Amino acid sequence: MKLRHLLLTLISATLAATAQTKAPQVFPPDESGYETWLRYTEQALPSETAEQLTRVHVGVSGETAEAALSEWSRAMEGFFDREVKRVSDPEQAGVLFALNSTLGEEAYQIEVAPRLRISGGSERGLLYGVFTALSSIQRGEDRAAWAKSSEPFISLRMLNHWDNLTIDPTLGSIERVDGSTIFEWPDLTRPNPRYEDYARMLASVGINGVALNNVNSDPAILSSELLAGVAALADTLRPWGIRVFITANFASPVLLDGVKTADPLDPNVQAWWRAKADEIYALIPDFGGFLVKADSEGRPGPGTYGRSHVDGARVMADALAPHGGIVIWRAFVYGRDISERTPHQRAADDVANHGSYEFMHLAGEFPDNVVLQIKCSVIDFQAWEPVHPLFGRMPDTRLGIEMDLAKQYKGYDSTIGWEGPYFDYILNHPMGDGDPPATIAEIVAGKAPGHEPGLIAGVANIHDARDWFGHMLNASTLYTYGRQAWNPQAAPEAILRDWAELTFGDAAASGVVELLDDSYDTQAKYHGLLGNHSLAELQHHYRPDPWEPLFAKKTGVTEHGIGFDRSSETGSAFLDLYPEAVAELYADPETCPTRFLLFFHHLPWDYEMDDGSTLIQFLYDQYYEAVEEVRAYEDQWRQLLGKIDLERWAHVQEKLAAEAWHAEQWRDIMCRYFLEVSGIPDEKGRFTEGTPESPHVRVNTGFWRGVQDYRARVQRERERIRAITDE
Ligand code: BDP
Repeated sequence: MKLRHLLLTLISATLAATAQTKAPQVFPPDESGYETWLRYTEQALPSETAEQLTRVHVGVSGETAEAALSEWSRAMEGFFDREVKRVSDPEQAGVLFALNSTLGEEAYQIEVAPRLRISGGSERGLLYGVFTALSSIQRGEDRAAWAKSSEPFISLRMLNHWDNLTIDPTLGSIERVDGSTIFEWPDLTRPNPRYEDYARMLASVGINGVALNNVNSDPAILSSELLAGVAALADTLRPWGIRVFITANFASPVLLDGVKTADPLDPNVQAWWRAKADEIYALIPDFGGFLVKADSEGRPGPGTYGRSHVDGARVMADALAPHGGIVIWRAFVYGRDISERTPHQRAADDVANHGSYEFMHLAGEFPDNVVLQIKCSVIDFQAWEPVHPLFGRMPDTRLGIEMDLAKQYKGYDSTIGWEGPYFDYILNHPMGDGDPPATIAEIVAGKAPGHEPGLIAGVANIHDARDWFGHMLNASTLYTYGRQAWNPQAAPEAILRDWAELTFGDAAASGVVELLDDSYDTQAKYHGLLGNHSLAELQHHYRPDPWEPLFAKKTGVTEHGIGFDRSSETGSAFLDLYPEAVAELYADPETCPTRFLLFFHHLPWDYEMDDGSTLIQFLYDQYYEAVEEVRAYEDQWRQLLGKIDLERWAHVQEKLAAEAWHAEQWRDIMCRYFLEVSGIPDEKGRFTEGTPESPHVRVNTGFWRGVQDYRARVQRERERIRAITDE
């Protein structure tokens, strides 16, 4: 029996038993989680106010203003069980939707007296104002507090889906996500109400661009057949202020149309991209552009033809420029020979240096409609990994930042690690020139000297679970990401509080916030290794596999200690890539934040930590603490029984139990490994060499399917490219 059903049965039985002695507990009505934070539940406002709020004058015409009105109507029905009346005379209205040309394009202003007036710099601004006002009402703010004005800090705020386009019996897989896509790739033109709900959810947190498919791009996305589907989806998303982007496989001219080469300097290749761009814009006039992973992890790219990243980006950028589109070129490139540019071989050997040395010398050379998208962290998306120094090394270049919402390496949707504090660290990290130095958010927003506006992108954690995320608490990560992209300086905890109130209501909100607010640190205690590679198993990135030969190399484990020396004197000189003040902070183990200690330093097992314990004991303790903390989640959640509907309560309880098993696996495997290599026993005697691996071996395979699907395709592609170009 599935655990959830077991739980529900047990709870019902307990309730039935108690009902005989006292009044049964009344639970709120069950919910599936589908409505996420847009639940619009009944509000106790005076009926006069409710009546006013349902008389709306829309002084703007357009499909986005209509979308705003439809959202308002949906909410009024939920709040007050009343239908909205659209009035033509503004004097008769209780609510005015208006434009205000003094505001920035996406900005809004909400005034509360004499009537509620929501104005936008454009229809999109109005839409964002409407969502903000609805959130205020739903959270029970006093009317005076509804008055707000705001505009986004970063102009392009995206989600990147890693959809494989595979056509399964059900729906396609997604790389690094444990679930299937919500997009019906075989026929995207088929109406599906979920698409609009997806758009509403994104628009409500200000997301205004989506890249629909995997960066390991299937060239089929550029086929006329699939483009027709993409156009249909773009039509659904457009009213909600969302532009569509797709990823482009660099070898598309070869793979789709049998062009003999994909060399970006070849006139046939240039003509192919121009024709493709023309075809796309005829279907999707506001198409955003291409997101490109090239010369990375075996993907084709300009390097295949001896050309540079700039040449590669330019061939697409030139084709898109007449239509106003952009190329988003990913900087996640490693494993190529960079030794000519590094100070010494040690630097060339450290993968942390690769992305930077691959691109730094190209600063200022990319065409104006190219944005270089850099992962937020240096190696990949691991827990509390230091920020990528390339953000400070690309003057005169539009930059974008890629964050991970899907939590690969961090338990995917089986853990609650809420990433708000990590995103806050990254976005507000000083990295530029000047006094005070520009932050990463300012650099990508184009608000730092030498940078035009770039973008922020989150790798999406959405899939076909009824609640969209497979773990209802992980909706908090998308919500927080959207709000931080809008305002990187907003306090993450305040955003979390809003989300909790909207999602679970007032009675449960504090408990939910308490559960989540430190959860990223808890997660880092078992998934992270003080900033160093935590090395989840190489293929599925889920369980640890420290005996894998690369582990020791990547983490610097020896019998004497652990960590990676990234100093300039004796190590890989990675630290030199940071601005001086940042490098100084991280360079000294005494000032380096503990959470990054082993990323920057190789230290002996008996190194004395701040709390007086030895390094090895500190690690053991962390794993044990993490398990205790995760186990405590279940107790904390139990306190909320009765404050949340049973359906959602049981879903979360089941997930929390699974996380406890997961944390135990990490603890048992990692502690055993560290004991083996260091020979130093746990001074608290909690385990010994003979301790067996965790009995709870649970490897979830959904996300592994996403990787297998794309790898099989890549293999087929390679063979085709070879066959065509060798002909
Ligand atoms: C790695 C992922 C891999 C992605 C790659 C990327 O494990 O599945 O394709 O990043 O971002 O972290 O391109």
